[in-house]
Amino acid sequence: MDLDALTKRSAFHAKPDGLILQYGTAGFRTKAEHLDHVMFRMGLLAVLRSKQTKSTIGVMVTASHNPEEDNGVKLVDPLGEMLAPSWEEHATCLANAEDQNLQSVLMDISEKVAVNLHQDAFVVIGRDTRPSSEKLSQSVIDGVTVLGGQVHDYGLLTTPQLHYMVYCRNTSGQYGEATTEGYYEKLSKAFVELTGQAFCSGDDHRKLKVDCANGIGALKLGEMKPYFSQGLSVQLFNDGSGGKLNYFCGADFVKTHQKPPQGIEMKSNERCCSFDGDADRIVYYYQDVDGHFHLLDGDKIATLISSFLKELVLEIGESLNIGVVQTAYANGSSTRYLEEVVKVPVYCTKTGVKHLHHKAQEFDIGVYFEANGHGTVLFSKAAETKIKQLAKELEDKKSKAAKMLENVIDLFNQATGDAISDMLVIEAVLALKGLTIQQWDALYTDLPNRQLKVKVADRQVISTTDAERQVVKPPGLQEAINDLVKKYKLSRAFVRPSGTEDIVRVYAEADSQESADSLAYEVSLAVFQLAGGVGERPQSGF
Ligand code: NG1
Ligand code: ZN
Repeated sequence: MDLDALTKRSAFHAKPDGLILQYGTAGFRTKAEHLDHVMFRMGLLAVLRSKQTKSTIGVMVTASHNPEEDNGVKLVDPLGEMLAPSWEEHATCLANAEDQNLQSVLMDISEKVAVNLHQDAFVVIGRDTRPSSEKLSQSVIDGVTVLGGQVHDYGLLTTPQLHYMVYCRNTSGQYGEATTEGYYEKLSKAFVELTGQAFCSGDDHRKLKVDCANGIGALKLGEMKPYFSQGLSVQLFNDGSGGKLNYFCGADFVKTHQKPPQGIEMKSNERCCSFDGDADRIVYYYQDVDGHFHLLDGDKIATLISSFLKELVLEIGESLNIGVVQTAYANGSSTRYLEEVVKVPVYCTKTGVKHLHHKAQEFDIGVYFEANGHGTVLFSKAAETKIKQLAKELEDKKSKAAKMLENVIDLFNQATGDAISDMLVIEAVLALKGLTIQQWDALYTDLPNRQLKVKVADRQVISTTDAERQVVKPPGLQEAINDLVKKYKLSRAFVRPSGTEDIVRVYAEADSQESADSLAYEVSLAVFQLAGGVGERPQSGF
């Protein structure tokens, strides 16, 4: 390690005084202008991680669904997974080290994790379409090269595409080719094969309108379209040519406001979906003939997909266990439907896909989705082997089902939620089952719900237990929530400090929208009063 070079280069990426950041559920995330030193240092850290794991490591520059002015960075581990939790701490230490201590902190980490400094390092980089992303990714490259690591800069990629590249490179191309073409070909082939069996009544069935949040999804789905045009015709909106990223559009806007994005022409009963800014989340929706908006969120997606998988598993007659993983934000009706109608076990974890992912790994087939539309399906190695073996057998009902499962395995991008994968699987399931979006929506009715944010002086004064469904601190808050919940029918409410924003999130559901709104408002007031609210008091009325 050339420490002189490091000191010289780091002077170009000085840390602003007093800035403390934390590697949270989605890496580092804040205003883009505060992130240059963090990017440089994550380049350094990626080199250490690559040396330690003797594998290619990914660095993605994005702030996902957050405003265009924000940015962020996260590391991708060798199998396309999120960075190991013990390394999140190293990332936080390194990002917050004062400039004059940078060397010693870096050496400390190398010693702690027993890195062989002579080992080669290889880092791949991707970025979203934010105006700040290009320069910030250059700072990552600067960090990697100063420590002698090799870099491949993929430039513009969706977050899931970068995960795919990392996984391909660390499995010597067995999983797929580590290029965007490789990604398009792999997913499209599986999709076209899967839908090949579907009876399609008319062209309308194959049409889907996609709101791309004015983000990277537009570019990449645009490139991919010709690969699967046999099976599906997508029309892109909010493609970045006019509007601003995530502004009145995208999956997060649609989910939190429960209304259509701007910039999309919706005719009644047309199937539409929205990606978020880095294309790892997706939600579906339509407007009925009376002009009512219907949202089909991550919970509805998990339901559709797990019912389909359960049928295929029954068909192949193997005892593969399926589990569904949700968070406290999952609509109560979805949990009930999954348990009582689909008859699959449902588990609840803390918010953040790394928690869901971890739990989903316990099953042969683990389906996990956050209500906001971030999720995927994991197949255990044993399940995959069994399925692939059955798929090779003579043509019969069993092997046909196994082949379909094999296509599903190929479609779900390894290790992370991917809006494009999810979209293709959903479209295939709808086509195969001959379901319209209205029929899918009618599987169960969501309990009316409301999500609010409360500003407090220090959100860490709130701590929770039971997968974030109960507050332990500050004293009295859980009792206050319990009393409020009792006032409404079919009601539930919880609060938790956000891992990505400086706020406390409030969630409430109840038998009517009015009740859900009123409960959410009352719980917000309780948080404001008991957990040190700042600024304006929460307001009622939406
Ligand atoms: P926080 O800010 O911790 O609630 C949000 C989402 C998570 C996850 C992360 C990462 C909700 C309620 N929360 O986390 O599900 O997606 O961002 O981007 O949607
Ligand atoms: Zn995202």
